[in-house]
Amino acid sequence: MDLQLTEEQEMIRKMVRDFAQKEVAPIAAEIDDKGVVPFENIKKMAHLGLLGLTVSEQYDGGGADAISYVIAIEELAKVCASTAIFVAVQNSLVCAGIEKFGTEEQKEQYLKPLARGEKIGAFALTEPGAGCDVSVLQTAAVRDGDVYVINGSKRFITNGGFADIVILFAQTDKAQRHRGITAFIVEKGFEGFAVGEEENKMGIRGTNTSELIFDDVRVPVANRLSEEGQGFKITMTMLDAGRVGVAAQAVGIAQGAYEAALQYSKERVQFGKPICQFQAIQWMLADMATRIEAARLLTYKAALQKETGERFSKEAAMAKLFASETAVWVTNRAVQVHGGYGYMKEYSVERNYRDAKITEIYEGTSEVQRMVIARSILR
Ligand code: COS
Repeated sequence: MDLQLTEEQEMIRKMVRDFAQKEVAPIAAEIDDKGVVPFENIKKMAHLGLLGLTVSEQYDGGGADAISYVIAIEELAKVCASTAIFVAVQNSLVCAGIEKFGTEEQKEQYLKPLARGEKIGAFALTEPGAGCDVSVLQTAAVRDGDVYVINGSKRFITNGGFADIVILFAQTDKAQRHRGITAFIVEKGFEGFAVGEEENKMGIRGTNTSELIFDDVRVPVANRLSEEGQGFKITMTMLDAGRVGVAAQAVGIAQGAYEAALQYSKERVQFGKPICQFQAIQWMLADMATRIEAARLLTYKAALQKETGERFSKEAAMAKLFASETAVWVTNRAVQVHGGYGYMKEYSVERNYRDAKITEIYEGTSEVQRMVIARSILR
């Protein structure tokens, strides 16, 4: 594994870090408080090419490799986990799905504006009764000539409230369970498509997480992504990539919290000296730094495996599992290093602690990641 970053990867790090530090960090608390990533920042990210970073240049994307992508998500998450997941969903769950499985017409019509950041996408898989077990989706798509008529609802959909384009998973043959799932591209304007309740969440409060309702929505057959029955494989493939993005988000959250704790420990004086001079604090900082480095390396390894074109489910699951548990562990310690101040909203570690938790849950819980890893090593 080559650990030397290329010039291009370093350039992307610098570009995203500059943007994150100048445009996101100063308003990260406000994003959390108001519950929205400002439109101005979305526009700036589109301008920088971040919303189609991994899409090939042929489809108006940045053509960046998987390591550059991981670096970009980490840099954003270091200052704002909500901004990071906004970019991650657009790239790895939406754009990559259309690029990998879409027709040329679908790429022209949907991928290009998504990659340019003119349209926002969402990935609508989860339902009230289908979380870890995707095979029991209830949303149904029934073919009627040149269209499918779709009925059902989706829950916990990131960016769902304002997405222009949704990749939707529905059953075209319920009896076939996972082999009966089909993917569709649905536009916000299609009749019968409505946004339901927005969720009130513990963390990543700047992200919109909404219910989506489909009431006799007529979706042209031309908007079917790949063949009938391929939806489960598509969703699993996209989630493998998505999990690398969540791992990167977790590394970023942990890194941000660690840097804040390190700085605070040098400034905070108790018992006549900065608290970083106490071994209790030093050991916490040492463990934080070590775990973050290990999580980052696993994340890079998963990204490199993705680049080979080989299946990378195990590597993605390991990276997400370890990085998300690291983020929760590190942010907890970062609050502890801050003592009472860490419990207060004025300190970023309070937000980091709340934001970290979701990385152990979305795009497959830690328990699902362990299932994927165990199946892979027992095969
Ligand atoms: N890539 C390609 N194909 C995959 C795959 C992957 N990563 N994972 C599974 N498959 C294929 C299998 O090869 C199998 O193929 P066949 O039908 O040809 O035999 C099929 O898909 C079913 O696989 P499996 O039996 O492993 O499916 P399970 O229903 O047991 O599900 C888990 C496995 C639990 C790992 C899967 O359902 C999962 O990841 N669930 C979590 C979903 C999730 O992340 N939800 C969050 C939504 S987004 S916030």
